[in-house]
Amino acid sequence: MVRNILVTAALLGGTALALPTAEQLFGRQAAECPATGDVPAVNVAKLPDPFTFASGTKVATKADWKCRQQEISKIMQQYELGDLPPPPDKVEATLSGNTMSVKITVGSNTATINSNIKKPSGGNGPAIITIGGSSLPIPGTVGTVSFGNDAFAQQNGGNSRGVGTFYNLFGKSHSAGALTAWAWGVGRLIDGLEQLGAAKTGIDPTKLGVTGCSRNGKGAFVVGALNERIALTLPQESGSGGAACWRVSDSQKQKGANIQTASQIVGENVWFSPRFNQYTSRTTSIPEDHHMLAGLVAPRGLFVMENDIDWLGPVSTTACMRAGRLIYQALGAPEAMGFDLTGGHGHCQFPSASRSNLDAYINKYLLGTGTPPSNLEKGPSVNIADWVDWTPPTLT
Ligand code: MCU
Repeated sequence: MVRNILVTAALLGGTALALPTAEQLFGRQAAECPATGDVPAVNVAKLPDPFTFASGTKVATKADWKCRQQEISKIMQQYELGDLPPPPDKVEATLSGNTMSVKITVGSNTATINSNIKKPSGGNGPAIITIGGSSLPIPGTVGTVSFGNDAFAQQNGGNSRGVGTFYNLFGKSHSAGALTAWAWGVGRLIDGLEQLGAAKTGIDPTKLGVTGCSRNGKGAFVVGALNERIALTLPQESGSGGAACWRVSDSQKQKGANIQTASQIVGENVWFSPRFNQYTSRTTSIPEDHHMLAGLVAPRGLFVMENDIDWLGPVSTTACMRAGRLIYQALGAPEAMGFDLTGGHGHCQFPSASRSNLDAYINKYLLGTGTPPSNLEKGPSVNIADWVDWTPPTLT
C-alpha cells in the first residue's frame, strides 16, 4: 500500500517525501494498540460501558482511550456500520474554478468525485463539508465543500443497496452501509484538499467541519466519528441512527412513543450494513450504542442539534448524548461537546434560538476564538441512572 510506504519512509526520516498526513499518523498509532478481532455479543440492558475494553481491561489514561476508540470503531463496524476500507491506492485532485475533482484509484478501479467549493471570505480559512446541503447559518468567514452523498452511496430504499460510486470501487456486496461509504468518500475530499493545499483552494484542511440534516445528519455524525481529520462535527436532527441510542429508542417505543427504532430503520433504507439486521430485534446484545458514536468524535468539537419530533426520539437523543458527554468530561473537555434540542420549527429548519450555541462551536473549533459553555445540554429531562451504570474515570 502506498500509505505504508509513505509511513515507513517518514519513519526512516526520508526527506524527499512530504510529512505524513493525520491519517497516516493515526494508522501508525493503530499499530500501538492491541489488535481487535471480532467482539462477541453481550446481554447489557443499559448503555454499554465505554471505559472497559472488550477484554475486561479498564480504560485509565487518555492513551488507553485512543486504543479503546479504535476498538469501538471496529465494534461499530462489525455490528452496524460495515467495514470502513483503508485509504485508496491513489488520489489525484484538480481544481477548476469552484469545482474540485478527486480521482480515486482502488486496485484496478477508478472513480471521480466532484465537489463544489466556496472559499472562506478571509482566504486560507476553515470550511464545513456539507452532506447533501445545509440549512445552517454558516458565516462567510467559513467556506463550504459539498459532498454529493446520494451519488456516492444511494439511499433510496432497500433496492438501492450497493448502488453508487463507493460500490463501483469496492463491489456491490461490500459490507459498508451508506453512512460508512459516505465517511470513506469524505475522507477522499479531505485528501484532495490536503493535496491541493490552501494556496489553491483557500481552505485550511486542518480546520474542517461537517454537517448534514436528518438522514444526512446521521451521515454527518458517522463522517465525523470515522474521520479524525474533522475538527467540528455538526449533526442536525439526525435522530435514530445518529444521536439516538438504539436501547433507549426501543424502551421509548415500548412506552408507546411513535419513534424510529433499529427494527424499523433497517427496513426503511440502506444506511446501515446488512450485518445490523440480525441484531435489530435484540439491541441489548450489541456491545456498543450511539453514546459511543459521540465517544469516537471526542475530544474533537461536537455540537448536536435535535428537534422535538417524536420520530427522532427526543428522550433517546437527550439521554444518549448525555452519556456521550460523560466521555468528554472524562477526557477533561466538557466544553467540546454540546447538545441543543430546540423544538417549534420545521424539520431541518435551523431555529434562530440555537444560533448563539452554534456560533460558539464554529468560533472555537473552526475560527479559533472563544470557548463554548461547558456541559451544554438543552432537552427534555431524563434520568441518566436509567441508562448508565458505569462510573466515568478521570483519564490522565
Ligand atoms: C431523521 O431522518 C430520517 C428518518 O430517519 C427517516 O425515518 C425519515 O424517513 O426521513 C428522515 C429524513 O431524512 O428526513 C428528511
